[in-house]
Amino acid sequence: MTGAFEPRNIIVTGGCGFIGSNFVRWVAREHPAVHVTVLDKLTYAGNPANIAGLPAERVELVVGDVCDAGLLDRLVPGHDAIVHFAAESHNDNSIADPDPFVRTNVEGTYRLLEACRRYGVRLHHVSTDEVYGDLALDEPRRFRPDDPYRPNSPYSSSKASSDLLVRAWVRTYGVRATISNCSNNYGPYQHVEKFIPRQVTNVLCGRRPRLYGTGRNVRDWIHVEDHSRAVWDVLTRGRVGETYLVGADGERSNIEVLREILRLMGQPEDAFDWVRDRPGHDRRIAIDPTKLRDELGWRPVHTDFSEGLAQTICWYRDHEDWWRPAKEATEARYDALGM
Ligand code: NAD
Ligand code: TDX
Repeated sequence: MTGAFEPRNIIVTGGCGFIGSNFVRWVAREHPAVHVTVLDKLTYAGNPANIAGLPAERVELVVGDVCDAGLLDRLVPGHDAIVHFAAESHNDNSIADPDPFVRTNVEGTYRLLEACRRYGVRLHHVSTDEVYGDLALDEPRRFRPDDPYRPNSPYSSSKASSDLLVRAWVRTYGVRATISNCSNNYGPYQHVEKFIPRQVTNVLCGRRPRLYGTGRNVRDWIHVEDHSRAVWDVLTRGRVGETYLVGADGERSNIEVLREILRLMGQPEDAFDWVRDRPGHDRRIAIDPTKLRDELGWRPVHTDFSEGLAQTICWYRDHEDWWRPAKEATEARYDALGM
């Protein structure tokens, strides 16, 4: 049995986005001996305020693109691991314009793999459960790591492509890499384009929430902090070349989640609008996290979804300055799509 990998000096790509910034704050709190260099392009989804206030001697921000090979040549040597969150992450955007998804998610991962190969740096690649496609609503099984890849959207197919590049670079070049595929995250600092923050901020703005299609699609919700701990566990104790699925037994239909938001916010349960469905909309996504639990002993801490949702609603109530600047443009994009 080999000992745990103990990184001291890591690069976190996409560390100014939702999950990346939660991970950076979590590492700064739980592992104070680790130095973090955040590499982030600061797209519409990246906000330096998400990591503001962390000790400057331990967390540094480099603004740049993961596709920039010259920048990676300067930045990567001397680090012992890269945790790769940077991506275009929103399905609806990928349907409207797939271009940046192929570039950042596929080419960006390729450039990072090449840098890891050149400088002998370990990589943890953060991916999604959507690479496995979807399940029928009445199908009892959940996704397992060895299931076939069947992505359905431009976003999930670009993430699937990036996972396959990682796999090949491990096998062919001996790059030390791991992959985790996680289900739907919720919690603070999530962009208002995503389901839960969109509905919560709609209610706060006096707009009606919007439900796609039948509302029966199922997602498997996990608190972002539980995801952060899973990423750390896989980075430090996961086996090179392996894939770990991350999920917290949190399956709920979209209409159930929306009704819970409305209840917690004191609104009538029918105070929302039905809108047209997302093209290619994945029906049910569900994760079997047995491998992560059995091999690495990971367990979710945030097991009460209603409580986590209530805390998340409070966070958006208390941080209007954070979400307000993005809200109008986001809703204008949705209005143009009729969604
Ligand atoms: P996000 O959209 O909130 O953040 C993405 C971050 O990446 C932003 O800070 C953005 O500025 C940065 N970025 C984008 N393109 C870049 C580039 N070319 N170079 C450098 N930085 C760039 O995304 P998120 O929801 O935090 O997701 C993070 C990762 O987790 C993604 O890889 C996503 O596929 C994966 N994931 C997300 C979820 C979820 O529920 N949100 C679930 C499973 C997996
Ligand atoms: O207004 C809405 N109404 C609605 O019914 C929005 C924004 C979404 N939805 C539905 C679509 C999905 O079934 O809610 C569900 C969740 O939607 P999103 O928040 O857009 O997430 P999803 O498409 O499931 O993808 C998420 O989980 C997997 C993340 O955005 C991805 O980055 C991650 O990989």
